[in-house]
Amino acid sequence: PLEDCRIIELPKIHEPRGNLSFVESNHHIPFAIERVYYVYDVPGGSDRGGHAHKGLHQLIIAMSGSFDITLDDGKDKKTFHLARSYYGLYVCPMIWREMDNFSSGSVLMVLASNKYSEDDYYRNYDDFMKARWVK
Ligand code: T46
Repeated sequence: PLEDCRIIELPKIHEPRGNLSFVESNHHIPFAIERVYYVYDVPGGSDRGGHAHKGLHQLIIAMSGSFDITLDDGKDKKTFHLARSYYGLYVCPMIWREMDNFSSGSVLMVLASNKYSEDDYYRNYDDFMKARWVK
């Protein structure tokens, strides 16, 4: 459910020569990392997302720039603004998401609990709603 999705503050080693942050599987995040991917060169005004994952756990980080992510469990919606690389948004399975307001040069990185599988996606909102609420 939406309440399980939250901003996780990552460790930040602050030094005069710069900052360093890190993420460890099953320590800072509640899953093991199996895949890393990133979205970049997003044209101004573009939207991404528009799907839910059946079983995937994710941590979404703004590695550079900023964007908004709206999460929707079929009942409630919540929008998060990501702008700092020491914060990650944990997204549990069965949450519809939309991403927009990408700043120019922004990089969205995802740490994910599984390899890519198109079978793990709901790309149709009605199918997602049926699976989510009609048992
Ligand atoms: C998500 C948000 C935050 C692959 O071939 N391998 C991959 O690992 C991924 C992630 C995607 N793809 C292919 C599948 C599509 O043909 O790349 C194309 C675009 O993927 P998608 O429509 O899922 O892209 P976004 O930016 O809408 O969503 C992505 C992630 O897919 C998704 O898991 O939660 O970022």
